[in-house]
Amino acid sequence: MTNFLSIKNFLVQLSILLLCLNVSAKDGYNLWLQYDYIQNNELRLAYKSNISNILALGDSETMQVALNELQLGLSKMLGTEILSQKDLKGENLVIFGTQSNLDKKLIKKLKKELEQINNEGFIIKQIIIKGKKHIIITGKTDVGVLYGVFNFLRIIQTHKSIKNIDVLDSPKVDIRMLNHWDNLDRTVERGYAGFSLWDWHRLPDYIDSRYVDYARANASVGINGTAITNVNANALILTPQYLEKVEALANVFRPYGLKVYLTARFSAPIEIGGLKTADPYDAEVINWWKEKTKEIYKRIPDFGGFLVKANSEGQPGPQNYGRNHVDGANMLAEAVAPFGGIVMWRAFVYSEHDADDRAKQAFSEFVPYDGQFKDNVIIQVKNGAIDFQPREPFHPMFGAMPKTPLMMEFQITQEYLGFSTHLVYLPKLFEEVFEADTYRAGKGSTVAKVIDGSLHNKKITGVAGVSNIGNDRNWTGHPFLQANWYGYGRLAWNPHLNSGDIAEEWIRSTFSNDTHFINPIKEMMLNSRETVVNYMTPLGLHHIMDTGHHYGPGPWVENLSRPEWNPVYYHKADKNGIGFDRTNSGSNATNQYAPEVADIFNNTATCPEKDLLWFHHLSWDYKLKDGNTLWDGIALKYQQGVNEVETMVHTWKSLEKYVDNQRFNEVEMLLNIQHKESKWWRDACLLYFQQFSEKELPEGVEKPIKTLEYFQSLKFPFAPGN
Ligand code: BDP
Repeated sequence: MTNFLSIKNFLVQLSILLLCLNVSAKDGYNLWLQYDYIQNNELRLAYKSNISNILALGDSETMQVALNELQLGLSKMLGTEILSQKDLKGENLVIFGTQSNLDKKLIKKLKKELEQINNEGFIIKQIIIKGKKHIIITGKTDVGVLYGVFNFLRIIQTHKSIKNIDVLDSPKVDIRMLNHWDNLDRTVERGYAGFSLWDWHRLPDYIDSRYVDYARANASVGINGTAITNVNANALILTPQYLEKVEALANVFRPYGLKVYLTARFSAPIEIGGLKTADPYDAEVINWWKEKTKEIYKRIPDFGGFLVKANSEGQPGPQNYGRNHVDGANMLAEAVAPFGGIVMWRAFVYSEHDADDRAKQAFSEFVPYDGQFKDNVIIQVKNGAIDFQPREPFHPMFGAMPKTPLMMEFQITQEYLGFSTHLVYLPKLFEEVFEADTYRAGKGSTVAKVIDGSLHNKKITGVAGVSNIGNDRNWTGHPFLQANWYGYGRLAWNPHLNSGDIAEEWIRSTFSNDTHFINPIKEMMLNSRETVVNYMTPLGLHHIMDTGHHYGPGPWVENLSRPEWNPVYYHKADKNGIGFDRTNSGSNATNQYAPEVADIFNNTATCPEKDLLWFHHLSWDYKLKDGNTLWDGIALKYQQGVNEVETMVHTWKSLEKYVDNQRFNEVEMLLNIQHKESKWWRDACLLYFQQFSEKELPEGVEKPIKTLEYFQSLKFPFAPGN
């Protein structure tokens, strides 16, 4: 027996040692949950002096998950096995469990804190029980405690002190979800990291361990919902054959607080229900959705609800029957209401039959419906009025519907920002949108306050991000794009967080706590968003990428059936100048903003230059603030973008010794592609626009080696994600 125990002990020690030595290759699979061994002795000992063993209060599945995570994380980081014990023996325990599992004295001690957190919030605090020091992690619900556990691990991962630890946090947004544009054949619309994670063919009986790791990663950043199917929906997902598979996924996700949502194809009653119509006023249709919903909830009692793209880009919807968005959304809302479900109805609508500026159409259509939607409907609005561009001014709908909950839709997958090949740190973009001031209730009415519900006291709040995840080994195709999943989750939790702080957390948890690495990498990440804007769409240009697949530049495209699908519609370059006049002398899209904002955008003197050509058509000789002409300014921005990518390449090369081989090489190759493609963007766009400006490239801008015809001849029939 003794022998057996000592062998077992030896093996445990050995495995911890191996983990500590990082013998396993770093292929990125572990994301930001690396839990690297803390090499710094002083720091490690300081943690160890505050952490001996763990005590779990409660034994739900979620508590089991929390326990496993704490044991794994602490054992790896501290290099010693952290055991779970059954009672309060000893000191320096990490005790975790919900409020209902705490004894009365402790509840009394934490009364003030418990009053301050919401249902998903948590408290991490040093407490004294019977003269002994411990750390308590608690909250009102299991999942709140799990979030607390992940937060505690992050504190250690990022080498912050836990002396007298006292942390209290709650999410500021209710629904924090990923939208997967995953098809049932496992292709992913606008997906650049392999195929869909969901192995529909082998579900429900085969549970890929990735499903668990996916849920874990989401829980670690507070993401609590996932719409697992494409908004361009397939009704088959609502058939029993597929619902059984969805149920299996929901069962895996549940302990991690991750609810499943499905996209609802509006014509499903016809396609899989055998009805003649999908008219939301038809009694049989109404009943079909009610019965379907009942069937779903029977399998998945905590099903989140439906996400709907209707009457948008050819998808069916209530307008096919002469009804409107309110009719459609409310009909589905009534079906899910008895079960506590919600309907997320997308506002991404524009029509080829509407001659008005595409940027105005969603606002024009939806804002008049303010106050008419049922309480469990939330309108999902893209961050900008066109479509997930490298930069867009905030969507004018934010703040304009005080009686209707609006949720933010960001795109984490980089459909318009270089796919999964270009290193672009998106939380910088998300932050810019959240910080924008709508002025809808006076100065300081930021988009963040619209989204967290505080501006107009909203009952439901939400943020959605179109996922960048696929079955690539490292999940996101590019090791650095994991930061966009991470950062998205952190900002969905709290839209007021700082993107720089988030970047630093991520770097520390994913790569290294060495400031020689952190500082340059953080700077590189924070600049990367502006860099991509510079080499793709500077000064407010937008939607000039090649058509269909959206890979690379295509400002010349003008032959598509729908005018608003052509890049020429957006840049309007001609001999007189470039840009879309959306001021009161043009399409008057500015009028959809609060007067204070409209004034800023209408006037070239106050319009931020980053948005200039979004709102103004200006002559090539227009003088920019730095004294350059518009033509020179555009050309210099493209060049600047290329130069900045070059700097990224050098920065990365100089940091080789801080990174494992695999991730170093992958990032190096990807940055080289980004560099090449940034030049492609610069040369193709400048050669094309030069036909109109008829001006020389200014000094400092490299002369293109290839011709415009060459760039125009490039075809990518198999570009991914299309
Ligand atoms: C566009 C994408 C298209 C999506 C659409 C949407 O190109 O694939 O279906 O957005 O959001 O950007 O519905």
